[in-house]
Amino acid sequence: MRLPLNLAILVCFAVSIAAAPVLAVVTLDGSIAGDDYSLESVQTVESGLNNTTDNELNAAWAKIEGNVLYLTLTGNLASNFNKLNIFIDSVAGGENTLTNSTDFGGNNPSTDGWAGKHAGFTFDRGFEADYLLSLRNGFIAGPQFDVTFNSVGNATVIETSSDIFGGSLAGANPNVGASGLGIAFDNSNVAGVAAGDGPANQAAAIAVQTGLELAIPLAAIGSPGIGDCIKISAMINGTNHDYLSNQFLGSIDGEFPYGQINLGGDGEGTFTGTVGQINLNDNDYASGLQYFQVCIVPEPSSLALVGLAAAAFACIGLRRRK
Ligand SMILES: [Ca+2]
Ligand SMILES: [Ca+2]
Ligand SMILES: [Ca+2]
Repeated sequence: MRLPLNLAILVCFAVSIAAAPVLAVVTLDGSIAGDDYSLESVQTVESGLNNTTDNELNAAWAKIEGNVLYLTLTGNLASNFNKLNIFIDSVAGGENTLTNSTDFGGNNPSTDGWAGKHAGFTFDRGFEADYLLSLRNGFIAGPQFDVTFNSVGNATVIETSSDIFGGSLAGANPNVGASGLGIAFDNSNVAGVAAGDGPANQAAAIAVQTGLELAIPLAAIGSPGIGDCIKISAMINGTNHDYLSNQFLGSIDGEFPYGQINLGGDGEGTFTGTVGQINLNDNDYASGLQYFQVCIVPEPSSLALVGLAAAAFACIGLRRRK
């Protein structure tokens, strides 16, 4: 059966439009549900600081859309101001070995003492941190969730934002600080990786949907562009930045030969007062890469427009063959 030409053109346009990808808009709610994220990293070790809903990083999910990096780390964070520290390597330069604050001979801002506790801390080769997002929740006058956004390798303090959910440990705030960060936290997970020092149940880790969800404008992290890859190293540290758990993303891939379940200050689970002795290149306690990367590619929206334009030309071509 041959369709009348006008009808054929109409069908051509309709099929082209139907075939165009539909963009899922991220909902900032502390959950990956319905957001069409890509899985970037999965936890491989059970949590050393897990008591049902204390501290665990199950998986990292991300996508970049509209010049915003959307990043969700599923899991839990204890409500005792333990730190979820997310180091970002998004531009050239930065620090592979972290230095102290400028007050003590280093290059970093003195915000909440993190730099002094990290002086000497070394990332895997190839990771040179430019920014640090430090997130925590707990009770002072009441429940609150705080975030500090630091530059790394220069003394600029970007911003500290307290009680971003207005008297709550969890919630969503689409516009935190002058950088316009979107932050949402849902601490309701009770599944995922178990407590212990063995291999994690990775299927259980992938199945967790809730945790910390971030919307980071690329302009806030040095404006990386198409073709650039943003490296991210996330880890849970103690309240004073001085005792590292075993929960990293990219995760620690391997055994813990010292029989400990957390890295502590020396990689062997000992409290030393700082984490400056930690070297993530040391395969005794940090095998694998403790970072993952998200690369910036042309957006589906622009590809879809190109596709639609091509389809429109094809449809018009049909008409011209009349
Ligand atoms: Ca979401
Ligand atoms: Ca860098
Ligand atoms: Ca490593």
